[in-house]
Amino acid sequence: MSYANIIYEVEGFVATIAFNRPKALNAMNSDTMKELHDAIGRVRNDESVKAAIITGAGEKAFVAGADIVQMQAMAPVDALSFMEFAHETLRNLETLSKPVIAAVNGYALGGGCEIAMACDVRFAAEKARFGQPEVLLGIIPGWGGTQRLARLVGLGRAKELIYGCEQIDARRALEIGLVNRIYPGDQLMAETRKFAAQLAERPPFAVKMAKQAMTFGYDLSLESANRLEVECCAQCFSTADQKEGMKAFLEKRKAIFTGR
Ligand code: DAK
Repeated sequence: MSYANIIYEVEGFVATIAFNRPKALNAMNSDTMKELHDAIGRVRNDESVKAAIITGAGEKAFVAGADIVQMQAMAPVDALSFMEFAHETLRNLETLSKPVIAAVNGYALGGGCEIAMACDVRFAAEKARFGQPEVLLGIIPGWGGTQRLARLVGLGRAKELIYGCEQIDARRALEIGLVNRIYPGDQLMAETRKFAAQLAERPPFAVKMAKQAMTFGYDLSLESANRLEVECCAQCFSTADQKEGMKAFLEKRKAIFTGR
């Protein structure tokens, strides 16, 4: 698939997906969602890619929400299929076997905040702004915001943001746990790439198992989730990287992982 609204690049072992409709502040229409869906598949299927970054092109926005121009005239049946496809796409992102970092360079509103929340970690530029303003448009978050926001920052804060519709800045987002780190805008991509490159050096099966245990375990009972952890951890012992990691430790040298 060729892309009109995103830029897909691979450098080293890291793929970067950049939303690229800067004139509309990277608002997500259905075509862009299809491209994101496809790009996530490319990250999954490209064995040379070990980690991914999602960001926004242009100076101002990560993604300023779902495209209001497109949404405004939607019939319920169209809204339903747009939402269902978006949910599938973001779940693919969330459950991808490789780590994904959102580099939030500006506005992450509505659907933009929801995309960032489906990533594993979020790094933000100092000027980034977050919010779920859907209620002001007469709707509610429709791409997982009512669920993922509460899981990330707690139910009370999620309600405050979703009913209140106020934007918060990067510092407040850091305070409440919505983002992991903040950088000056001109350092955001370099720092995100540095972190992604570090993750790409980790033994990939261990990263995959850690992600599976956390992503799929989160909504289980503690007992079931711990069981899942046991299974995931035990499987790591089938890899050459586990043998090498432990051998290297005992030999007091840096491990050389092969991804097997
Ligand atoms: N959609 C379409 N165009 C948008 C847009 C958006 N979300 N956000 C900005 N733009 C466009 C503006 O219309 C403007 O276009 P022109 O007038 O130049 O043609 C251009 O981007 C520049 O925006 P501004 O002139 O407004 O720029 P400012 O710096 O003054 O303001 C802003 C920046 C981010 C504060 C402002 O643009 C803004 O408030 N944007 C809208 C934020 C927002 O409400 N986002 C939508 C959240 S709702 C569902 C599916 C999805 C969802 C829910 C349900 N189902 C299918 C049911 C998700 C919904 C949302 O994401």
